[in-house]
Amino acid sequence: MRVAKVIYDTDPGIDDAMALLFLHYSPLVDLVGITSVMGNAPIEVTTRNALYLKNLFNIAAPVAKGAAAPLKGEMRAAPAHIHGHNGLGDIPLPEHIEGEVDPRTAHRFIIDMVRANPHEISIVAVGRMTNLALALREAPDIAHLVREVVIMGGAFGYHGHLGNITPAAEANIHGDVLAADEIFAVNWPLTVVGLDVTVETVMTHDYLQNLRSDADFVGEFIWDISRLYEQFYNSFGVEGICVHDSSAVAYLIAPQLFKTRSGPICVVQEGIAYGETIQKSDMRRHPPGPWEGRPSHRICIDVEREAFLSLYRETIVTGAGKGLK
Ligand SMILES: [Ca+2]
Repeated sequence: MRVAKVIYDTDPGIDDAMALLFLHYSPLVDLVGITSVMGNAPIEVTTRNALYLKNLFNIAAPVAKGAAAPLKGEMRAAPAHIHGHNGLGDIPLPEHIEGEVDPRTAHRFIIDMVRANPHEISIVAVGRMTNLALALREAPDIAHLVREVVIMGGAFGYHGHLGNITPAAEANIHGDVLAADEIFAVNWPLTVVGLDVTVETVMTHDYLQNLRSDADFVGEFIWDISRLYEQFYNSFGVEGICVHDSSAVAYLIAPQLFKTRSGPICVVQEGIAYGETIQKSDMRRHPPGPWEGRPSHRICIDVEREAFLSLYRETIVTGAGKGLK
């Protein structure tokens, strides 16, 4: 498999930070940009965190600041009980973060990079889809110029998973239903990695502890930021942490670990199922409905958990061991 040039669209965020390290240390990834979006914390905080992570781990890719508000709906209060008040599990952060963000907005950065590297850029988007939707509105041509788009978001009922922010909706989709629906309406090479697989993969307390002992400062960092996050999952009976954003990275670098289903996708934009993602399988015929005329996209419906967890561990331990800061 050849090395992918990746733009990482993110709202760090604890699992966002863990997925960033997965990208950074993967030999199959050339990280060429980090774009921030509001979500797990307000935009100023997620952007600051992206810059902090870039500095701490010596990541060469520039950071571009993205959307402060969704295209539809209100910016909800940040989930401090999950990601902490500072978005990184309330670990102490420096008062001032060195370095500047890219002068361009995130969606402009995405447009420029995709146009400058036709058919070479893969986008991994693990926050609200706002930056992607803005990029497509301004430059529909990028749909045909990207190599691949992998998003973490949605839930389709596999393994009984339908929602986390509400019983019917996943947070990244619910946080900007219009942006999500717009990116599903576009014919581009999109794969959706939703709760169907991300909740099925759990890093246990022991897994994290082993990472802490075996992956040097990187393992220590992951341990520190995930303390609050683990407590949150423990509070409803999960023994460990669900692996959301890193699942999208895993699909990018090891798609053979996933089983998928194809079909057009719509997002429910009103009522009690607000934010629900519904796919019509390409294998099924139904009377005409909202899916008509929409392009087919892949959703992930199963994952080889153990192989994925081994891949994450191996990537982080090897990267940290090489002193690849
Ligand atoms: Ca995220």
